[in-house]
Amino acid sequence: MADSKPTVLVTRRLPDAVHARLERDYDARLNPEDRLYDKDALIAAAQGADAILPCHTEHFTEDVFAGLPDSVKIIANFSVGYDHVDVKAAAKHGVVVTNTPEVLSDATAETTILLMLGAARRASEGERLVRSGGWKDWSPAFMVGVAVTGKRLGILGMGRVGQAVADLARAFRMEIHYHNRSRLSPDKEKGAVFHETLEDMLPHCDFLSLHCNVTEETRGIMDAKRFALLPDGAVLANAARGAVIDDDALIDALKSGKLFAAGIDAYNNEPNVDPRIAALDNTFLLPHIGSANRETRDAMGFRALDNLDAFFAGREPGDRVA
Ligand code: 8YV
Repeated sequence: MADSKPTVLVTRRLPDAVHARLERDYDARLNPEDRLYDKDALIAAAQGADAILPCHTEHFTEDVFAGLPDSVKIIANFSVGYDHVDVKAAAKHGVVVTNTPEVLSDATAETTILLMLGAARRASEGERLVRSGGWKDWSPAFMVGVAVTGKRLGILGMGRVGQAVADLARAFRMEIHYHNRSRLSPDKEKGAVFHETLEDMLPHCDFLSLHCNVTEETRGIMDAKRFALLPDGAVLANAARGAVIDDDALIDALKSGKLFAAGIDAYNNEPNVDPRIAALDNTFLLPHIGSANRETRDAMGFRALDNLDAFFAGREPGDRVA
C-alpha cells in the first residue's frame, strides 16, 4: 500500500494536523521551512509528483504548466481564490484544479469587519500614536472617525463571503446593498437591496466592500470613474484581491477625501505594497491575513485533502474549478 501512495508536493508549511494527514495518506513532499518557490524551483520540486497542493503565493502560468512534469494531474489549492492559476492552461495540459470554498467565509467576513472598523475609526493612526509615544493630549476633536453603525454598506460580489459579511454587518444595523451577477433568492438576500449594475449601487455606499473574484470583467473594476460615483467620504474595504482595484485611482480618492479611508488586506503585487498606499494616514493595512485563524487554516487544509482524496479514488473532486 505504502508504495502506491500518490506523491504530493506541498509548496508551503501547513498546519500540523494537515501535515499529519498528508503523511498518513500520501508520499508528501513537505516544506517545513516554508521557503517560497520561484518558477524554476517549483518545476524542479514537482519532478515525479502526482499532485501539487499550493497556496496563492505560487503562480501557475502557461510557462509553469509547460515546465511541469506530465505526472502532475491535479493542483489542489489551499485557497478559495484561484486567480494565481491560469485555468485555460491547466485545461490545455490536462490538469485538474480545485479550491477551498466555504471554510474560510466566516474568517474573511470577520477580517472585513475589522477592515471597516479599523478604517472608519482610524485604528492605524491611533495605534502608531500610542506605540510611538506621540500621544500627548486628548480633546473632543482628537482622532475623530466616522460611524459604522446604521450606515449603508454596498457589497460587490454577494457569494459566500459577501453574504457572511452582510450577516455580520446587520449586527451594526447597516442597510445592505449589493451588486452580483445574479440576484439572490429572498432567503439569501434577507432584505438587502439588489442593484443591477455596480454604477447603480455606488452612490448608495457609505461603505463599500469588495468580494468578487478576479476575472476579465472585474480586473481594475474600481477605477477613477467608479470611485467618483461613491458618496464623498465613503469607506472602502478590500479583503478580496488587489487586482480588482486601480491603485492610482484608489490613491487619488484617498488623497482627495472622496474616500474617508480604506481598509485593505489584499494588494496588487503582494507583498510589495505600493509605498504611496502605505504612506497615507487614512489607510488601515493588513498583510493578507483574511483567513488566518487556526481553525480556518486546518479546515482549508482538510478541504484541499478531501479534493485530493476524491481525485485519487477516481471520483470527481467536490471543489473542481477547472
Ligand atoms: C488564503 C485567500 O489564505 O483563499 C484565498 O483565496 O486569499 C487567503 O485567505 C490564501 O490564498 C492561501 O493560499
